[in-house]
Amino acid sequence: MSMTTAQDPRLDPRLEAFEARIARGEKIEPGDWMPDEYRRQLIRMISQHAHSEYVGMLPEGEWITRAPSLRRKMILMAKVQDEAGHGQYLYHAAETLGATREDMMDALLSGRAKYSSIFNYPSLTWADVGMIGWLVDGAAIKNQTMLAGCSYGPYSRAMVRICSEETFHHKQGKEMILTYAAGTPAQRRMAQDALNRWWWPSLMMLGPHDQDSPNTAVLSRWGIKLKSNDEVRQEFINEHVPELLEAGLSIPDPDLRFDEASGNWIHGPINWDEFWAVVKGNGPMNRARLEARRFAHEDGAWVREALAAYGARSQAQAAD
Ligand code: FAQ
Repeated sequence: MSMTTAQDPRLDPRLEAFEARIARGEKIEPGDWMPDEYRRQLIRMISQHAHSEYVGMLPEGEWITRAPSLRRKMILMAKVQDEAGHGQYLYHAAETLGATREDMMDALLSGRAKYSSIFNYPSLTWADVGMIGWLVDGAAIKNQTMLAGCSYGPYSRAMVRICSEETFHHKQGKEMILTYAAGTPAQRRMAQDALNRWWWPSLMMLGPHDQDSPNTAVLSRWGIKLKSNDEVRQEFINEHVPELLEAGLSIPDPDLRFDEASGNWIHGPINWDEFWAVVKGNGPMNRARLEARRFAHEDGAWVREALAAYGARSQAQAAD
């Protein structure tokens, strides 16, 4: 394709100033000029991220009524509420780029939008709640700590706040699994079974290998992604493998080995066919997750209507 047409973004003189700002480490703010592709990529990524938080309430939320103690129930309720709040911050961040809440919600509920593959796996036992906190929040934090340094101001600031809350999520999950791993034989079996089922999906949630990641090049160029998918995955593995082994659990990867030269834990092959099946809507829980979100959306219609009526009445009173 010719790159000398009028649409060629590289011919826009504002692009040089925009890229210079990013190179100086300045944040791009909502009213600032930005290339259309920068805006499009951010809306894509932030809305997918918001949907992930919103759907991500479901696997753990199912366990609130069955938590084994008041303490565990209170922690879990706080965590699930936090995920709802994260969805709100992120939908707002996407709105600063011109996306509307209605469009984003329609894209999610109609199945057009993506959200993280990880939330299409079932939470079968109570230990899954702990393993989600330790592994899924652990992987999310690795990725989001990187995004806290991204070039778009509202996304970067949302990430700072979300990461501090998710650090608590990570800690409570780890504490729970360490307790069960040192507990009765039945508790140890439950913790190991949860690790067996969540390990590989947690590696997958950090995205395809770099050579199969079409968005990384442009996201890196404009300071949105500061590390590649494989780099973040390696950081996650290096931190979590020693801790899981220390807890007496075994990692369900017969090829896993420590490489002295690089200081990295090297994992075996990831089942990318499974990953893409899940991303395309054919994972174990895709249909159930969307049905639950659609039900909640319809069930909550009266709240949106009441808020709109209240807003209209308040505006009318202020005008009087
Ligand atoms: N699932 O070119 P790339 C959480 C898609 S939050 C589904 O590498 P990119 C908190 C990707 O969209 C978890 N689709 O993409 C929590 C693209 O398709 P598109 C969510 C995926 O953007 C914890 C295509 O594959 N975090 O867990 C996935 O450069 C516990 C090619 O991929 C975020 O969203 C996937 N896993 O890198 C909540 C963080 N991976 O859009 C409750 C922000 C890739 O071109 C409980 N997002 N795809 O049609 C990101 O950092 C990036 O978007 C990546 C993917 C790293 C996820």
